[in-house]
Amino acid sequence: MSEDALFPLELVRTETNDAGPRLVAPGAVHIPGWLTLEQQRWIVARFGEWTQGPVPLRAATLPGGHQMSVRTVCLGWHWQPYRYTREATDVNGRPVLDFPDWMVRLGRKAVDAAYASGVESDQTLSALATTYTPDAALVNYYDDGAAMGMHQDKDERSNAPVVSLSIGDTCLFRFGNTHTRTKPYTDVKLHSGDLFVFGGASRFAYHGIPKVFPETAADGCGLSRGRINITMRVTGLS
Ligand SMILES: O=C(O)CCC(=O)C(=O)O
Repeated sequence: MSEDALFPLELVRTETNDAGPRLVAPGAVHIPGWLTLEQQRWIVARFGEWTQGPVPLRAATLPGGHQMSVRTVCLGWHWQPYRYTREATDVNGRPVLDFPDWMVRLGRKAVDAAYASGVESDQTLSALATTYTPDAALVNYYDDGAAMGMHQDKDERSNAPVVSLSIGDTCLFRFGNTHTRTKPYTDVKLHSGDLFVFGGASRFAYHGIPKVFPETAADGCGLSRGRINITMRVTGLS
């Protein structure tokens, strides 16, 4: 099926499974089962292409010397700790792939699904759906032992929401507060096909992935092991 058919331009509310959208914190909405299995398989196939380069999947090394266990390939802008560049100067110096149009459409649908669902009352957030234009995606791959520490997404010069999609193995997603890496936080299980959007009062909340549960991927999602996570962001850079 073509990308236009899979991810049409109109902001048609995507059917969600019986769990429905849930407000985890002000501005932070979890929608279980938002992507269909067909959409998941299609995205997994694109992931296979993105990892062919020009920039390969890589585990970033943090300034203290710690190498992340999650491996990442980027679209639009390359993220390296802690900045965005057009070329992957910490990997092989090659330019990153363009941010695809279909992903802009998908990002708008995600913002619409999250904020027009009625669980979040902030009208300024639901109004974003038509204008939301992400220009960077971090596409993370988690194998069985991979995890991500509590952090804020704050290398962007924009407070536009972050749209997060999960495919493959289930993980524990820890969604915290904007002040500390520690409690209070909410633990949410993200399954294959889930959408999580965080903006507004939660845009700069600490969050992380303490654990991935091996061999829990949904049948038919296109990924036999591991977990793919895509976070779309608006960098505010030009
Ligand atoms: O894997 C996830 O669900 C979260 C990823 C994340 O926090 C990030 O890329 O900054």
